[in-house]
Amino acid sequence: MFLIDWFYNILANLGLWRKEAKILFLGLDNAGKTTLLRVLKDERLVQHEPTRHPTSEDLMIGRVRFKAFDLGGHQISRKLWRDYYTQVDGIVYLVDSADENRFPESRKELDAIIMDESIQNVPILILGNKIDLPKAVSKEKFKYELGLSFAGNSVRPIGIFMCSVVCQMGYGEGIEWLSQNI
Ligand SMILES: Nc1nc2c(ncn2[C@@H]2O[C@H](COP(=O)(O)OP(=O)(O)O)[C@@H](O)[C@H]2O)c(=O)[nH]1
Ligand SMILES: [Mg+2]
Repeated sequence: MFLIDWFYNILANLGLWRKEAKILFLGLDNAGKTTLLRVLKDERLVQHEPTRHPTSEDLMIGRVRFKAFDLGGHQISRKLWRDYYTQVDGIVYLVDSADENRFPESRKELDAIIMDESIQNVPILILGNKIDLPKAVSKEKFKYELGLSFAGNSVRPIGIFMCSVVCQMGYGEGIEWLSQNI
């Protein structure tokens, strides 16, 4: 309960909920987007089946609209989120930091987002999720594998945070960073 209060205080203090904003959650399927949306919505963890098909999910909290899309091999869903993101204020890109096999695939999708000129100034929060798992890689390795070793030098805001949505660790700081950069 304490952590949740703390998290909401951060958001309230920084005024994210008072701003009108569109936040896009992107990442490969199984990265943890649905889980994060539910944590934000319900203030508690709900067990659920992983997303298995290209989908989009919507959530409004206050004046902030969150929308999540699964990336990776789904050309249809890519078209959907590209149509949406021309007016987006912030992007949250989730990665399963314990699934090294899919780092190249995730990096490819992330590169496409970073290189896209139509959203070139939109801040990107990158969350290396699932650090509670033993196979999770270090932040240094994560940055290297995702091609983010020099992300700090970029003009557009890129924030990189390691977290565990299930253990409610780390993503609060990430959201705080994002709300300061929107
Ligand atoms: N161990 C662990 N599992 C997580 C974490 N976040 C999400 N998961 C699990 O990863 C799976 C995929 O999560 P989901 O939110 O459906 O991913 P999505 O496809 O990106 O929407 C589910 O079984 C979640 O319970 C985390 O921080 N740690
Ligand atoms: Mg999902």
